[in-house]
Amino acid sequence: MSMAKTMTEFDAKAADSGSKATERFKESGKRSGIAVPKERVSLLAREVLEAVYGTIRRHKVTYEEYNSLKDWLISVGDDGEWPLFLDVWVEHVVEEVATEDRQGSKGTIEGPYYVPNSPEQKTPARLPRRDDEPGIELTWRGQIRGLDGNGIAGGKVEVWHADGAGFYSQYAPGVPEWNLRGTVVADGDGNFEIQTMRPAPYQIPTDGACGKLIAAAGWHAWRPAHIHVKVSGPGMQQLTAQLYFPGDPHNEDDIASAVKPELILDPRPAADGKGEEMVYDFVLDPEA
Ligand code: MBD
Ligand code: FE
Repeated sequence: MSMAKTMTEFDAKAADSGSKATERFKESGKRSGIAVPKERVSLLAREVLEAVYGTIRRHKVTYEEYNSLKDWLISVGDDGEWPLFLDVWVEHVVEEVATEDRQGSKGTIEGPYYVPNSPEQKTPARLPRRDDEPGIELTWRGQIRGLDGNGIAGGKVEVWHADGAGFYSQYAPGVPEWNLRGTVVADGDGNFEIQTMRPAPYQIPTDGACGKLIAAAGWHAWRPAHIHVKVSGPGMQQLTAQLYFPGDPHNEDDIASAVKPELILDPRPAADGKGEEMVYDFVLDPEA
């Protein structure tokens, strides 16, 4: 690759993360899912195409622009960035529609970097970290409840987030396998305590096709610092969410449009003087 010599270490890692998500998706069960009925495919494909025709007509799209699009779409696949592209620019609306009937806690998108089956720990838990893990110590206490307000025995919080430099384990090379990932099992009342390190704001890979689009459009590549979770309990609908930190400038202009006011944390200096602590609870809807 001719670009290799000019890549910074950050860019090299970033490019890797984007395409790893494609490998992961191919291995995941999601790919062998139920076929979408012919009527739905026809309806949805036609409407998307009609929207494209509308844009072409309204803005008199040229052959030059059409060929740029063709070239770019080819590069999205070549760079393995379809999961990244879809999760950044499309998933938030799918999530909105999928969860519109929920009465419990708000969720948001999963994004491209979830890994199932992270090692389980009983509460109180400390997520795996390196000895010199950079950043601020974070202690998070919370409860998993049902709509009736009762704590859910057997509740679990799967947590994953980037490190202080914005890298995810299993996507960026050189980070230990389960770093800053884990499944925390709550106590009999649904209470949990999780110790981790505050993540950094995150820039999506800038050296692949998604980065090319961002640069060509004059956008920015930032997501606010965030902690991903999947919260579950017996008989409950799983909740996928991300939690954000107050005052992060990118809470207002997240490239992935995945911030909601209900998802912003309230960390305070920890009572024991070690970093920060916060409370954040979850309310799960019953299974349909
Ligand atoms: C992320 O970490 C993320 O959460 C999303 C949605 C997209 C790209 C990187
Ligand atoms: Fe993320």
